[in-house]
Amino acid sequence: MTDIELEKTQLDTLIKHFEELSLLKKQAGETWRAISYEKASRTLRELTENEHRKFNVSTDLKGIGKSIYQKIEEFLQKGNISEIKKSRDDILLNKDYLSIINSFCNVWGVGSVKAKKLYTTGYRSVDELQELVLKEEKTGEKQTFTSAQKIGLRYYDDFNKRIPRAEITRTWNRIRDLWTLKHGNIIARLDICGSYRRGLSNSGDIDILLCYHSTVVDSSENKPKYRNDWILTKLVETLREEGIVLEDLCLGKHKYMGVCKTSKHGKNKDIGRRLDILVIPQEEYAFAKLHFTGSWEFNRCIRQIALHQGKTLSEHGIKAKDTKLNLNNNVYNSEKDIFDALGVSYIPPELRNDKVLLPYIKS
Ligand code: DCT
Ligand code: MG
Repeated sequence: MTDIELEKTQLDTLIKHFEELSLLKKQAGETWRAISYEKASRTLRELTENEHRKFNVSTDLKGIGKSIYQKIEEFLQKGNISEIKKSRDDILLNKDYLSIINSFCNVWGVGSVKAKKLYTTGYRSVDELQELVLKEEKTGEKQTFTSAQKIGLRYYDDFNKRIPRAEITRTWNRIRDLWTLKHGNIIARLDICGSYRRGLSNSGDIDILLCYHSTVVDSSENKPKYRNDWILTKLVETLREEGIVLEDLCLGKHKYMGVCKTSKHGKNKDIGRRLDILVIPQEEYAFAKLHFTGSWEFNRCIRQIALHQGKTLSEHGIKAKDTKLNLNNNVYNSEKDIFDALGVSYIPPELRNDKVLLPYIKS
C-alpha cells in the first residue's frame, strides 16, 4: 500500500476521529477495537510531534493496519469516516434497548432473562405487556406471565410510587393493633424496618419484622408451639379479612410478599402498596433487624467485615466461616451486640448508608 500524504489540518481531524471511535467502541463494550483506534490516534499524534510539514502515513507505522489505512483513505475521499456514524447509531440503539430492559425488570417478578426474551419477541413497552395480559385472559391463550408477574403488571404504576412515611406509620399501628388483639400472646416485637427505620421521608415498600416468643412450648408435643409459617399464614389471613392485604405475591417459610392498601380515605386510598413481612424467632431478632433495616450497601459492607474476621453474617445469625458452627450463643440481644462483636462502633439506622463502613473495610 502506498504512502498517504496528509496536511496538518487533515491529520488533526483524523486524530480526533480515531479518538472518538475509540471512545464509542469502549462504550459499546468492544474493548479490542477501542484499543486499536486508540493506538492509531497515538501514532498519528506522534507524527505531528516529529514532523512539521508533510505527513506520510503507511501501514508500516505501528498501529496503522489495513483497516485503519482504509478509513484514512475513506476520510480523504469523502471527508468523513462512515464507521463513526454507524457506531453512534449503535450506541443510541443500545441505550433504547437498555432502558426497555430496565423498565421490564421493574415489573415485580420479571428478571433479566424474561425481560430479554420479551424484547426479542418484539415487545417494547410495559403498556404492550399489560395489553398482552388482557388479550391472553380474554382469549384463553397460553399465558406469558406467572400470576405474580401479572399482579406486578397490574400494579406497575402503583409500585413505582413512593409511600409517604405517615402512611407507613398508620399501617404499622393498624397491623400491630389487629394482631395484638387476635394473637397478642405470640408476638414479642413488631417493627418496621427498611428505609422507614433509616429515617427516610418515603419508602418503596413496607418492611415489617415480626418476632415471636419461640420459647413457648406446646406441652402435648414438647416442641415450640409457634412456627414461622403458621404465624405468617395467620397474620396474612387476618390482614386479608380486614381489607389490608389485597394480593399475595409470594409466601415462603419466613417471608411474605404481597400488596396492601394503606389508606381507607384520601387521594392515596386506591393505591396498592408493596408489603414485605419477615417472621423470625426471638433468638434471631438482632440479626434479622440489622439485615432488614439495610441499606443494601450497608449490609454488603458489614458482611464483608465479618468475612475478613472468618465469620459469616446473615439475617439468621453469625457462623464460623470454616466450621459453619453457629456463634449466636444467645448473647446477641440487640444490634449493638453484633457491632461490638465485629469491633465496629454502633451506627444508628439513620446513618446506615453505603459509605459509612468503608473505613473499617480499608483498614
Ligand atoms: N436487603 C438486602 N439484600 C437484598 C434485598 C434487601 O440486604 N437483596 C435488605 C436491605 C434493605 C432491606 O432488606 C429492605 O429491602 P428493600 O425494601 O428492598 O430496601 P429499602 O432500603 O427498604 O428501600 P425501599 O425504600 O426502596 O423499600
Ligand atoms: Mg423497603
